Amino acid sequence: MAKSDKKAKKATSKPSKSSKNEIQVGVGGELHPVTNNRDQSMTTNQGTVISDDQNSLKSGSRGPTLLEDFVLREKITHFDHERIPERIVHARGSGAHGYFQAYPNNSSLTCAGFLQDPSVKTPVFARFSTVAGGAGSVDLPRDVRGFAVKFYTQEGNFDLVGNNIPVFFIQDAMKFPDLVHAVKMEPDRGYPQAATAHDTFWDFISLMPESMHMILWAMSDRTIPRSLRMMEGFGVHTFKFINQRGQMKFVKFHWRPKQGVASVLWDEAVKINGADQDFHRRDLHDAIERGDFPEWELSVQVFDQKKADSFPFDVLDPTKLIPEEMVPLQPIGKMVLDRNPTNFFAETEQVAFHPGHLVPGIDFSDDPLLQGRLFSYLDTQLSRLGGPNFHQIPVNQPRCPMRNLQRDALMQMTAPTGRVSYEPNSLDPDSPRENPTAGFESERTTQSGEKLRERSRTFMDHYSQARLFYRSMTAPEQNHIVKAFSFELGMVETSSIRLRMLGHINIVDPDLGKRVAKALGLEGQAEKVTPAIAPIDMAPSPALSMLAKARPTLSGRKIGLLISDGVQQGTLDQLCRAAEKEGAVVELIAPKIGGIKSDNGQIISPKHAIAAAPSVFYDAVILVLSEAGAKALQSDPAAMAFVRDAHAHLKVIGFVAKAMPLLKAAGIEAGEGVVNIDKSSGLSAFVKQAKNGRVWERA
Ligand code: HDE
Repeated sequence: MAKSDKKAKKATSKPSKSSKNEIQVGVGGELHPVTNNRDQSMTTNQGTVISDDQNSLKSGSRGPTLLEDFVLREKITHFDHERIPERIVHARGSGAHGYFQAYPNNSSLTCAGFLQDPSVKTPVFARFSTVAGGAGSVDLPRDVRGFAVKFYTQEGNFDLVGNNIPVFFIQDAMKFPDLVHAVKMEPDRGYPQAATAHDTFWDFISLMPESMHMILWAMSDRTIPRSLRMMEGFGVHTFKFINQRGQMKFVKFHWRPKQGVASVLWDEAVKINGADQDFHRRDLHDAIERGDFPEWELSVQVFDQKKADSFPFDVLDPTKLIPEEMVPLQPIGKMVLDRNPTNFFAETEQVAFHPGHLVPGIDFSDDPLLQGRLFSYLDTQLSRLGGPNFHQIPVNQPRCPMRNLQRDALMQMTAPTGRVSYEPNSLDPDSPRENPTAGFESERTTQSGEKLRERSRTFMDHYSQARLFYRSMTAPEQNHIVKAFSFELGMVETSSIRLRMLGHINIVDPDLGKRVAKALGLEGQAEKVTPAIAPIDMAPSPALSMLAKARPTLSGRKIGLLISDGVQQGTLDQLCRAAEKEGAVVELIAPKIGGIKSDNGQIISPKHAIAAAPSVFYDAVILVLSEAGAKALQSDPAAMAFVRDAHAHLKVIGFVAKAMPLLKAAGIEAGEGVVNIDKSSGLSAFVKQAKNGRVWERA
């Protein structure tokens, strides 16, 4: 018996306390260092030091466990209650801390304190989420993404709880539970998880013409983002800014990523979900850990009532956007995310957003969807976080003084002092009082009208902006919309739902309708749908296209470098330097995780073995192989899939001449973004092409 095993056996029968800090307690032959220094001792939640965290209290070493074992019962009870109800929507999310900094000269727009002084950094917590799936679902389903930011301002918390799409499916809060029930897994069978491609979703959508604009966005590449860092964010509803003089302007909020907007292809999304279901969460975490802090610019579209009245749509209707060509974006500040949460549950899970968390200078509009949300978010925290004291959880606490006369309730964490908990009072002159000069005030508006349940006629054009969106896309983006509709409707089992949807798509754009019908093999079979209001042709808005406004960059992108034994060390170093100069991250991938030996005998440890690093993880790939390496990899299915997929996903592929046999074996020729980096200026050609993203000509 090894020396340590002997010790373990002895310790199991009777833990021996040595005079040193460290003692050894054995379980199953393993050794666990424990300390008898009171400062580091494990205790119960009541502070009693635990002597044995390995064994429950039994009557004899093989006897029954005793009920009096309060250490065991406390541990198990706490464990049993570790989960709290997950969010009914947006359950899967990833968060990060950071700061917001205003640009100068916002005072004519709003008196909101955090938007005034450019030298002030307002702390923020941002959470990005999918909508439909549960907390443990994959990161890349076709889905809208939540984009929620909590600003801890000196005037209280302001939550901008938006999405990565500027419009929404429905116009009235009354329909939200129906929408969510339709998209979630079907209640009888319990599937599909995190997917819109099923009957109940399309049944609902096909009966809700108001969802047509949003569904066009949902079928676009916006719903399969490359990274949470590469998404735009939108406040969706019309809000109000109010300045010091009490003047009101309507605003729409926009977040623009400094990293650029980018998406994956559907086939990549499917493969990424299988290979790394935490793809987005990992990407955000890793970027922040390596100091590549994601950044967004916050802009507003500002307009007054007169301008609003001139639009051919209603600004209170959340299924409509205002094209930037009609009202340009006005930048007001930037957000940088520079710190990962310390504890996922305490922060990302327990953070409680609410569109009703407002500060002076910002106000709501009468958008009926927003009005319904103002009830929902507070209500949902009561069941999720256990009661009305959720603002005392650290991630939710305001960072400015907070005091009032609310008392008690579940999970009260503070011990308010004094005799007085009511107002007015004469007993405590220091107790909190209202402040009519500095306090939050809603914009004074005149409200009058009949009490009724009715949808405004100004909300009834459901197709014009869906058409605007489709016609503003580039050809590859339109192709993807056709493919997405064909896939999703192809998954629908009920034929009448498919035909009804085709009827709607025909109104959006007859050419789109034809293409989808053709892809489904249902030409000429669409149901006839009559719109409540005939759509109009709006001027296309290139700003809606991701591709049209993409700027060449490799910053924050990932390059996968496939290497093998005998690879030239010099080439490798040169490549890494060139990529890093552009701000790209390089990951080395080798046939085996144990590493490879370069031409100068140096052992190089890869980040991944090829079997664990499909090319869908990367924005571009480079093959730096020796002759023998390229030959050996031809019989490795993972390596063949690596190059075939990179090619099929239109990625720029760099290669050294010796790697050509691997490309040949995969049926890939040089040219069209397949770049020989051994040639003179080959490397700069690779960088130039990779900066442009995908090679669309190859599609
Ligand atoms: Fe939400 N939504 N929502 N929503 N929503 C929630 O609140 C709700 C809507 C959005 O990272 C819930 O705390 C109703 C639009 C985000 O924690 C819940 C209606 C937009 C998040 C809720 C809407 C959003 C939520 C679930 C229609 C874009 C995640 C858990 C009237 C502008 C925030 C929670 C986070 C979360 C209700 C519509 C965005 C149930 C009733 C429109 C980003 O309260």
